[in-house]
Amino acid sequence: MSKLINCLINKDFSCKPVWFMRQAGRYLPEFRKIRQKNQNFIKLCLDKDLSSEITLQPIKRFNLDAAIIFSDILIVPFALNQSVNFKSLNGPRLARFDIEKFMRVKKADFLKTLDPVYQAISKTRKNLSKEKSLICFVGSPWTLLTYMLNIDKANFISSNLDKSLKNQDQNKVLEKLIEFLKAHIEQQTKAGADIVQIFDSWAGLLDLRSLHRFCFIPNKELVSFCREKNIPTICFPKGIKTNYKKFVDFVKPNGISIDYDLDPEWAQSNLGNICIQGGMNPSVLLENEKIALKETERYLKIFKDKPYIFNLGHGILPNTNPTIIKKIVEKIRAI
Ligand code: 1CP
Repeated sequence: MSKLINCLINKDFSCKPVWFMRQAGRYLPEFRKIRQKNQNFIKLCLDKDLSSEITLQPIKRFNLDAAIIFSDILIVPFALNQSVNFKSLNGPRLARFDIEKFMRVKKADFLKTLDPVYQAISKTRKNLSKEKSLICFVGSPWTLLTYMLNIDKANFISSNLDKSLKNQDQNKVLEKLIEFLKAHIEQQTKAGADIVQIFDSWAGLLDLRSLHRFCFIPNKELVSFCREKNIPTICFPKGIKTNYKKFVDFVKPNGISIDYDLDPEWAQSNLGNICIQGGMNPSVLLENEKIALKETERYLKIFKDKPYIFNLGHGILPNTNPTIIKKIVEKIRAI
């Protein structure tokens, strides 16, 4: 059994497994080298050999307990016939959302487009030892929608959502996304992934009423599906502050990834005996080593009597020095 599963499912708190969001990415020179030669990011995600190689890069460098398959949440809108462009400095840009085009995509074609992801997963699994997990992931429907509808995140107001997508179309789109995400999760686990992480990176934009409809309900549908299929889940509803408690009670995932805005002491006392993951601010890794290791110790101490997976409160920043990751892993191993 992998160390993550032992913590997540058996709630064993004697060992603290560790991995990092965006552990395969731009802070690694070996990633940048491949990326430079592969300008088309979507094509790179759909290259099974390169995707598997990139997935294993941080495992080779650091003694991490899990690999996360190198892909992107936006591969799903791409496979739903919406073109995606990563060239812009302001984050990824998608072609204008066309609901008819979206509704026309059949599940078999969607899964066929994504087949290289499944092949990359099986190839990676063969090169990973048994005690290491292979995490697959999806973006939650809401976070995908923010990109699909090109929502202006800096000026978003929940009540204006109807301007981006007519109210009667919202349910249609949500339902199709949920159905196709279930299929994508199932195929990834059939190929050899043993945990799924559901990223709701933009949940924090929603007011309480919209949060229930666009974040809680879709996350719960995905988690319940996974539970039926015995697939362990970790949810990351970033930015929802103390609504994390409502989320955990309603959605009931196996693990909950907390962001750096949430007080870890509050999480420790209010989220029950669920396995907690992450929390530390990724910008701490840009400070000197002493500060980063002190903060690592603080998180380990707060969660010492809980099932806790060490990670950050969001992804590793591109200007992070890889050496600090190594030092943090060493610190965790030494406890
Ligand atoms: O230009 C480059 O080199 C691409 C940078 C990059 C990378 C390395 C992007 C573009 N995506 C990824 C990989 C990726 N994305 C992984 C791989 C595995 C790993 O973690 O190592 C994962 C899990 C994601 C997930 C993802 N993509 C999320 C959810 C997590 C999060 O960071 O909030 C989101 C929102 C995206 C969209 C995305 N992909 C890439 C960018 C620049 C963005 C936008 C992020 C934003 O708007 O802040």
